[in-house]
Amino acid sequence: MNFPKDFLFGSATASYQVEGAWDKDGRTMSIWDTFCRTPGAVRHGHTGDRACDQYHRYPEDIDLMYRAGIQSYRFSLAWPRIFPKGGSTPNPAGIDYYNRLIDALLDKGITPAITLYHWDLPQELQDSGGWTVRKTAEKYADYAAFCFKTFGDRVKTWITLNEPWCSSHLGYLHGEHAPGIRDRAMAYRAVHHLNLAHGLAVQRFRSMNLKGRIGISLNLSTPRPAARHPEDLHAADRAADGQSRIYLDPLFGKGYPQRHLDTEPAVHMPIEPGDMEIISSPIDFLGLNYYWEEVVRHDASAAEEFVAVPSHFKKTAMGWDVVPEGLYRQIRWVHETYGPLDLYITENGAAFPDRLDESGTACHDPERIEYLREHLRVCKRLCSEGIPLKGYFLWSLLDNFEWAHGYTKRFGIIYIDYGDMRRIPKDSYYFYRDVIAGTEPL
Ligand code: PNW
Repeated sequence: MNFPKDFLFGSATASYQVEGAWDKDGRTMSIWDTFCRTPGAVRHGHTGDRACDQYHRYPEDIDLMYRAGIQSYRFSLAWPRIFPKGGSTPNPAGIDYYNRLIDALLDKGITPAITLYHWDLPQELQDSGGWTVRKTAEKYADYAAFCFKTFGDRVKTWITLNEPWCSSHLGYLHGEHAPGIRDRAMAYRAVHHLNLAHGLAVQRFRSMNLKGRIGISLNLSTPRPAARHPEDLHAADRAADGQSRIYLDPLFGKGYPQRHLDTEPAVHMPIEPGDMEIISSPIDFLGLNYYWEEVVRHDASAAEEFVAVPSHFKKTAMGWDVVPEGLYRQIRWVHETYGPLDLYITENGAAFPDRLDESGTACHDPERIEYLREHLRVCKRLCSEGIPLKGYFLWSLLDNFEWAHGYTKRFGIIYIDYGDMRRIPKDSYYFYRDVIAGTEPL
């Protein structure tokens, strides 16, 4: 049993996490530039000002991908590089950067896969309401259409949004991500406008008759029941509403999960006539970002009748459980509930406390290799069972700016020395290279 011949092995990053050059060539502030400058928001006051400096070092990064046989690079476009201040006048220097990046990838036979929005909203659009207002979804659709037109001759894989749940819930409910707001009503307005933004972009894409495929990347939560009791099974089912069904159901024409909204009395979804049709415009694939799985049990006193249960699993540096079988269960659930539809893992990987060895030229990361091995095995198994899983993007190519954790968490298969920006492939880089080549038995 092996991976299908056309299975795509890729790696992923996001603009704010790797580019740096925050004020170069006409780029203006995004909500993350602002958030990083808010005291107490990000560990050690770290910012993405320099990040991995991929803006200047992309040829080296592409070369590293090429030498590992990585077939596709999933990266995101920084909206405020392309439309400074969220305006409608495109910035030639920003566009030129992405043209150079795309052309350099294609030169090496690496397929670009573009995420249009990985959280770096132009600050000015936040100032006028951010995702709580409809106008932002409309601005996003114009931005998306411009990118399709500008890059669509060479880019055939488009991801509208990355993890909109993080934007709405971490950004507007928990306040852990930019814009750092804690307001339930605002968070759910953001949910709807993010969904609308996605749907509008899909419609614009179709209307342009471009060759290529468009989808979205979601981070689902599909918790496991603590015990095989009817109550816990019900608890696990309820637990999938707030993070998974709130995005999946409207995408697949089922509307918002009403029983979930019923537990959120302060919430009003700002739906206008026609919105749900726009949101459910057919997509070509669904991207799933999978890191871990939670366990829940029944609790009648909780609003949604479930509570999370601590587990005994091995943890990553993020404190996230290592549960490869959770990937298996999640993909089967998505396939059986919403499929058949082409699926991609658009992110999977792990942070561990990596250190360079004494020579400073190698980094031994056996735990990451084990994590990747087990999750790739699950992918292989799903393929062999006939699930249309078409590819895997490893998070991440490089150590990078891990949002509210700053640079304290390292997800890369390539180590970054943030002093001199040296790239040092970790053992997991060579492991992934051998998996792709088919010489590493999983
Ligand atoms: C995802 N959570 O973020 C993002 O797509 C990446 O940019 C990020 O680097 C990666 O996963 C690793 O964290 C998440 O707290 C951040 O639930 C936080 C959460 C989930 C995903």
